[in-house]
Amino acid sequence: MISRRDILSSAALLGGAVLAAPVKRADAALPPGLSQPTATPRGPLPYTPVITPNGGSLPWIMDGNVKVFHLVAEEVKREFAPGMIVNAWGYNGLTPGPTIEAVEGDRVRIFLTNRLPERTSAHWHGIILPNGMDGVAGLLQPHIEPGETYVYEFVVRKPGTFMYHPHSDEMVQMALGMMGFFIVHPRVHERVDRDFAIMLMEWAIAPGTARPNPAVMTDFNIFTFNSRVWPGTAPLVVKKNDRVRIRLGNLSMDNHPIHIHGHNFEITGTDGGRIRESARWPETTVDVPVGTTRDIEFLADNPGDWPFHCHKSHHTMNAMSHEIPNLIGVKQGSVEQKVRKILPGYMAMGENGMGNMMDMGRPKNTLPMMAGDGPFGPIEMGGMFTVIKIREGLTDYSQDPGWYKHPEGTVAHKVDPSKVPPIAPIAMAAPASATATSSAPAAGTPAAGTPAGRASGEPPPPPRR
Ligand SMILES: [Cu+2]
Repeated sequence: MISRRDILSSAALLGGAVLAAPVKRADAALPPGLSQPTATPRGPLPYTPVITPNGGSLPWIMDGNVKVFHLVAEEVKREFAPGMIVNAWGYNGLTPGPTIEAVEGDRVRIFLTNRLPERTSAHWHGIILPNGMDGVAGLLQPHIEPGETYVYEFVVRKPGTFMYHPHSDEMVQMALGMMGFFIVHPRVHERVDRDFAIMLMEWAIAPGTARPNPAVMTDFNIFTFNSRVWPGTAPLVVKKNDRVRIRLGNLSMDNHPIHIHGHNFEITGTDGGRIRESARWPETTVDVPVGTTRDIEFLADNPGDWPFHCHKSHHTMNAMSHEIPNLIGVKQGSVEQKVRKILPGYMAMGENGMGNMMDMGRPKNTLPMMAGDGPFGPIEMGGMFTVIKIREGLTDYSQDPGWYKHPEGTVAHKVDPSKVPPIAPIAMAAPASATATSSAPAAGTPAAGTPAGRASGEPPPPPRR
């Protein structure tokens, strides 16, 4: 039987090994020293490790029975997708910062070194801890000046999905990307085969620039999953019949209704902890309000390439779709080229919409408004969008399995016009005056529901109840 002590010492070895020699990296953008779990379950860990797509977990070492982590607040260059590098702030070379993982009952010690040009602090969002460890600079501790290291230490008593972020100059530091997950696994193992964590964030980055503008309050133009936009977001690779958890965190300025295709899920947790089973109901969209986390769980029983995205359609578009003149239905001819001579970079909405405006001339270091080719053509998405790839008999989660191969006869297809049935007229709902509770029709108005009340050729109204 494996004792708690064995587990802890194995974890220490694992943490040490990761520090000394990084494991196989799933993302070339990962700085050395960060682990990205590629298979589950791994080693003797008493939980399924969390996968942070396009990111990683923070290694730790053991000091006695204390799990010791080291966060470094610093400038970060983050590629949002090929073609756009952002000058952000983050932790240990990443935005969002590396995911911290602990187990209910663990004592954690977290060093925070400040390599930013201004003071900072770390607040442990949602974690129940002693007041002086809560990280609100000025109120509960001094600000951590550039070059200084502070230490936090507490016992994590409650399992769940929590976050960390600064409580010094919050507006600037969070707008530049300073945030991360702090996940506490329950002491009693719950079955979950794939456990993902995705931080929702929005940015104001003027086309052609690289530094997010922290003064913007509402008018964001880049919307990210773990500080990446489609097609730069890693797919979520899942085996058929895996039980999947996706943890969503939101430290942006807007709520994000995150939607799954092909499945129903239940919301199983918030940053307040786990939701009891009797309080859950099926959903296909989870609204993630500002300053919260939501855990969703589902059985991946429907193979395919299933979109997973924010349902605010502006949030699945990139910068170049915003603030452009609306000329749908207007013949523009060569007007655009003429205006561009006076206003370099001018671009208007296409006269038939924007679907064919995937990639036109644009400033440097900016992404097309929507991008990414699929097996059937352009996907016309950007921003908060990724694909859950569910496959039968998958043996290696670390490889992108490519596009789904649909069984024959299961894909929508074009048909011969001669095979199209006639278009049936719509049975319009009866007007309100025709309801049983209404009074007599006004003088001169034919009673609805009678032949005189319908235009010729209109179908009869549906029966009254
Ligand atoms: Cu959104």
